[in-house]
Amino acid sequence: MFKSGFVSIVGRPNVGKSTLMNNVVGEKIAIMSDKPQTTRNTIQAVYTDEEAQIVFLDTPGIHKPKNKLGEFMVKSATDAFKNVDLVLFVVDDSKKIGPGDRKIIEELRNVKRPVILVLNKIDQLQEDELFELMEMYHKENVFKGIVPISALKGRNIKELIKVIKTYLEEGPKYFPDYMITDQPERVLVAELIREKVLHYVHDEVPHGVAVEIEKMKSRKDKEIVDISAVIYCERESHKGIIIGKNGRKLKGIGKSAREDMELLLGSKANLQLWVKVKENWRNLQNYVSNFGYTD
Ligand code: GDP
Ligand code: K
Ligand code: MG
Repeated sequence: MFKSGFVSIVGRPNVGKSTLMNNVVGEKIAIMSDKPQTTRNTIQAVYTDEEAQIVFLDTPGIHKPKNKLGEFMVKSATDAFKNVDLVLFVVDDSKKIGPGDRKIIEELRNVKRPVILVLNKIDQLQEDELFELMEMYHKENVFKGIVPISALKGRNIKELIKVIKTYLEEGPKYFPDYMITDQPERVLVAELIREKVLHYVHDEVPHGVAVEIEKMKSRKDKEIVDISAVIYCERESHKGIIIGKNGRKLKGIGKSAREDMELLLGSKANLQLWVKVKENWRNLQNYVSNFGYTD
């Protein structure tokens, strides 16, 4: 009997949801960073083996919206509780249940689907600390199971898959075996660039950044993809920060984005990057839609 189903991954920003999803499918389909609100869209990752197909929905972290982009992010996160077979609630190694997690737990009490608690970042925990945390979450009486993992180190992921499978019912293969995401390559490439901006640039600059792929084309004669992309930011001063002294930052962003793209695309990439200013784009519904953040 072949099983299949949809699983949404929810949790506070930065607990490791995207890292978990990438680890499960073995490729970088969701960008990661140490900054909250890195993920803006709900991303589907598809895991397939001989017994089952699991479609994961990685959601933007749940938080209070501050602008149009924020509203969209919160909406797609709360929608994630509906129409799925199972919910994975990811938490990190924090020793106490903070207000962010508390809010989600209270919401999860009303969810009709089974909820599994995924306790991530156990590579940063001692064994006794781990048991204490499992005890703490167990007392909440919300979770059908608790699975400790390290998404970063790839620890206990197989066990998590096994647990998920026990909650799935007989079902079809929705996607072909080779398909690991529903995100088009263009979107993945743009997200890789945005990820590098998040790594290289700090403070308030990165949250005002969007990336648009203007051109992406394989050459006929060679295994090279020509890509040109624009990094949009909100202020002239931000533009300077992203470019850096003598263009050093932008060069670094471009180099590491290109390396990841070559892995993703399986061919050489020739990447051209520009930085442009588009003031206040996060509050203009128009631009938010243009950059792909729509329902
Ligand atoms: P998201 O906001 O929930 O999607 O979180 P990300 O996947 O972007 O991860 C946030 C940060 O936590 C990144 O710096 C990750 O490298 C880090 N991280 C994720 N999983 C683990 C883990 O298992 N162990 C440790 N030590 N760090 C992790
Ligand atoms: K993050
Ligand atoms: Mg994420």
